[in-house]
Amino acid sequence: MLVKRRELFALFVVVAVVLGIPAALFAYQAARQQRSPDGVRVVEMVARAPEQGGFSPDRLVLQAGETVRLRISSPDVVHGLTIPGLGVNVDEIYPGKVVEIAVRPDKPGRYAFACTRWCSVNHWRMRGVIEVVGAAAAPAPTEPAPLFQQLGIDLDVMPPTPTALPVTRPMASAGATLGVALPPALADPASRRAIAPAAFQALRNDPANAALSDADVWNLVAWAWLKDVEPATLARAESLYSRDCAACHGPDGKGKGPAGVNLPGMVKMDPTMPRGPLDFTDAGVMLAASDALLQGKLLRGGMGTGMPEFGSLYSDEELWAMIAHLRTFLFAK
Ligand code: HEC
Ligand SMILES: [Cu+2]
Repeated sequence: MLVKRRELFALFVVVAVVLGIPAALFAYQAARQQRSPDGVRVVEMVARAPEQGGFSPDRLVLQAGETVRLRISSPDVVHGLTIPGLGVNVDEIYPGKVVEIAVRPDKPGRYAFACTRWCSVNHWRMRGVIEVVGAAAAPAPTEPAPLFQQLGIDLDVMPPTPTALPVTRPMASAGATLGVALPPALADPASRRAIAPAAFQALRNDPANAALSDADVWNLVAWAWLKDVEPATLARAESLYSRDCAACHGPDGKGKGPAGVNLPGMVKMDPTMPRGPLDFTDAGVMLAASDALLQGKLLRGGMGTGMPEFGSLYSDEELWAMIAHLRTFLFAK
């Protein structure tokens, strides 16, 4: 009799576990998929430092045209949230407070999101994606391949170090006042992006510029590389730089930011390669690189080296503006 009871009890435990776990999971899912009284779907999102899991969930599936209320909270430190494709920017998610925002994505697609505060040394890993599904009204227009791909640039080939380097800091405003017409390939931004500022040499060799000093020709180069970007756009890039890059590359662009040391993957790199984030004031490297090459680096990131990719967070205009901003570490405006 006693044995029988024990068996019954064991059976009861097994049944409870078998039924209980799915029930608990279902309740958990339901809680996550709650709806507010007005019928709007509510998604609870927790932002934790990446070592503790980052965003959860870090992948969301929404219906196109559906309004969803995101309730974001943080159990640890201050985080931020940007969803560039949906125009969402939350500067601060304070621990213990809930930030509520509503999103209503219209177009199907993948929308990356990211934390915007240096919440930990691994902050730059704190990203996620929102997938918006639904019948697309019209077939999505196929985007042209990024310029660096159209040009067939191999991102892993280091361009040769230029032979001529400026002695003083080239100044775009001084270049603008020289009244020298740029060759068409440099005047037009689209073709200029395929050329490296080491093109100084070609300008120097041009008999038309014989009367110019070397410093003048460098000023002309600085102007050619900065003339296409509006001051407001450049200012936007500057603020993105302090938000997204300065911690590794340093506020002064010299590659000595606190988060740039001991990045994972750096040690495994070729020992002859520089180990840290790029120094944007290094003329030998920066003058050898075309804007298109830098675009490729920003779109791809540094693979195992810790340099994140920014293609999913920046618009095209922001990418080119960021590249112009990187030029200002070497060229004065
Ligand atoms: C987590 C640290 C980190 C952050 C954040 C970061 N970088 Fe980097 N970056 C690196 C490292 C490390 C390298 C060197 C690795 C390499 O060359 O691939 C690098 C290299 C680069 C290079 C040159 C790549 C090459 O090989 O020539 C460019 C350009 C660059 N970063 C731009 C940026 C910009 C712009 C931002 C911000 C939008 C940024 N980085 C944010 C770490 C970082
Ligand atoms: Cu963060």
